[in-house]
Amino acid sequence: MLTLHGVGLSPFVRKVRVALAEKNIQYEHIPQVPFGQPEEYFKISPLGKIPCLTEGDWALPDSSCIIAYLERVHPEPALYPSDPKEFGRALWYEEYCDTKLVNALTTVFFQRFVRPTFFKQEADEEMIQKALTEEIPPILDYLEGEIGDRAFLVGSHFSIADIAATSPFVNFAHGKEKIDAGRWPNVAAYVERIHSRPSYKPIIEEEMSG
Ligand SMILES: N[C@@H](CCC(=O)N[C@@H](CS)C(=O)NCC(=O)O)C(=O)O
Repeated sequence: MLTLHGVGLSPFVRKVRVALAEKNIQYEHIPQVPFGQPEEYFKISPLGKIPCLTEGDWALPDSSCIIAYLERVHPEPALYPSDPKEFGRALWYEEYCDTKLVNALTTVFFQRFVRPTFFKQEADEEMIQKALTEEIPPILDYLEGEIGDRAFLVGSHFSIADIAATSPFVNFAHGKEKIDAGRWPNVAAYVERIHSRPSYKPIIEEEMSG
């Protein structure tokens, strides 16, 4: 049995949970938080980061590595395009969203959700406003042009690109923000559509219910 380590609120853990659900793979879930990790956790995840996947004494950290592994052992439904150019583009979107998009959206999440909930501290609203007005708009402008009116970011199928591009928006919602659909209609409709997939919806509902 596979075991996924990492609290579901992490955009990276959520990526893996959605991939597992899409592929209908059963797993145990240990909600390891990404701070104050016990010493043993560094043995399976040397950077101390979540997620990490284990099976017996075999361990694999990092959402991108884990999903690529899952694709090898459970190829269907495929989460990576077979066309080489589409495959390359899907990896690019995953990289962009795992870095630029996650960093910008989780600023809001960290301030409005993590600080008050876990550290009993107030949110830094100045930092949030900077993210909302300076950091996030150019990213949404880029995604707005990339998705256009297409159903998926790459090709004609749901892929790793769509998982990576939509997971951080759940954190945005935890931070009590949503995409301005007047300014970024394509991104708003796309994210809503992907979040309502049968694999994704129960994961979001579980998080929202606490
Ligand atoms: N590239 C990694 C990033 C994982 C990551 O940064 N996870 C955060 C939580 S969202 C973490 O564990 N941070 C704790 C730390 O950096 O010590 C992945 O895709 O899994």
